Amino acid sequence: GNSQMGATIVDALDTLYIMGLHDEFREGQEWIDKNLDFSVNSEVSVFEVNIRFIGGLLAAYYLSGQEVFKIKAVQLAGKLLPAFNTPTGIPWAMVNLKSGVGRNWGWASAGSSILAEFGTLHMEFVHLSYLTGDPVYYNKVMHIRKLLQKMDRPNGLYPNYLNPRTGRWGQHHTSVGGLGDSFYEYLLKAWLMSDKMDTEARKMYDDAIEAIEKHLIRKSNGGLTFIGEWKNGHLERKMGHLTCFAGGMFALGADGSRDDKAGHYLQLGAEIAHTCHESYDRTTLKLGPEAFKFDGGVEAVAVRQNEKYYILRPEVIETYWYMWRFTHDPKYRQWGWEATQAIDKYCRVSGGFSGVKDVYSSSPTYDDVQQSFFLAETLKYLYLLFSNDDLLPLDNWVFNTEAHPLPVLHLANTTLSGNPAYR
Ligand code: DMJ
Repeated sequence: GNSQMGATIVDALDTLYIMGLHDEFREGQEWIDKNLDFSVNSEVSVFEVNIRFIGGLLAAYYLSGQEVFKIKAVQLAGKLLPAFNTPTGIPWAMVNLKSGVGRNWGWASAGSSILAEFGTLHMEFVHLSYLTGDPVYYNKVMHIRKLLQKMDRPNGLYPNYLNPRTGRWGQHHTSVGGLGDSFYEYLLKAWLMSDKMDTEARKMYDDAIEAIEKHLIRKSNGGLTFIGEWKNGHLERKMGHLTCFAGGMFALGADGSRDDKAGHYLQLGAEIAHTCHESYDRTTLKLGPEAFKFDGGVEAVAVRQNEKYYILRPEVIETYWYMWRFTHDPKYRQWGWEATQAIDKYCRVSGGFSGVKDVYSSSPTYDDVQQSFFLAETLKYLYLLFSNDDLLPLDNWVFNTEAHPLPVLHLANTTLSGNPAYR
């Protein structure tokens, strides 16, 4: 949005806490206490506010126990609820925080909402119901899930677009990168976060991944495993930097997979990690492009000028970290260190860090933006990659899509707002 909402402060809080930077954390807390105000006449993305602000505030609350974070998270969530007032209950992409009026992006197919946006609310909303005892948040996201479950899926794949007025799919595009990515991630993580009680989510994840493997995952001529994009029955042999998170997701989902295919999914995670490392290694700066192709003799290299930028994204490092946790193969630390050095050399500027416009150029220009996910995700995953496994063990914590850790809910003896799934 266009308001002064301090996204970087909120997004970076838990990273400060995890790194033991407690003075800076307290400064952030003070700013939030005094200045973070949601009664602004501003239109915001429901998804971005949820993953960065609500996720960030909830993680800061769980780590520090400071009530102010919980209070602000709940206040903000209340401001997002009007976005769900659509004929189907599938939320609008954007909502005005003051008026509650929602709408969708003009560019989205046939007035649709986006799968990766309305499908990436579950973790935070379950925690909001857990913390407040108010089922409203839980009911909103379960309604989305039930609706999706009922729908036909072309070739078993979830299209990226769904119209919130008609409840029909838009264009039949499927992606594990932009527009689709974190929907799949949240199915798996809903199951993990429920202490593996939410078997419905696990089943949806397994079904989705099976279809993705069948239709979207291929090996290039040079032997690199990649995940393409499905467009109206045709496979585009292009992979986004965003898609690289899937290596970590496959590894995280290996345990508990259908037909005991744990070894297979860990291997798939390793292959995606390798491919994404190649996309870094084949550049001049040793930083990965936004998208890369496997077509016409090209392997893991960006072709178009507008796909050659690196905006401090975390996904490749995220996958290195998960692979490190599950295998302890030292190559993942080595690859993480290569990326660290490249970021320090080519992205560091006097006021912080900046994205670069062309990773194949030896004299790159800056985009002059430090995305808030650089502090929330990229640096946190790097820090965790070089820390011991007992810092945020994966048996107790599940990371939201913006790398904000939320605790596993061990609810065997309690209830989540009276919802049978959690009894
Ligand atoms: C982050 O905001 C989240 O990881 C999101 O799910 C996708 N992209 C950015 C970082 O690249």
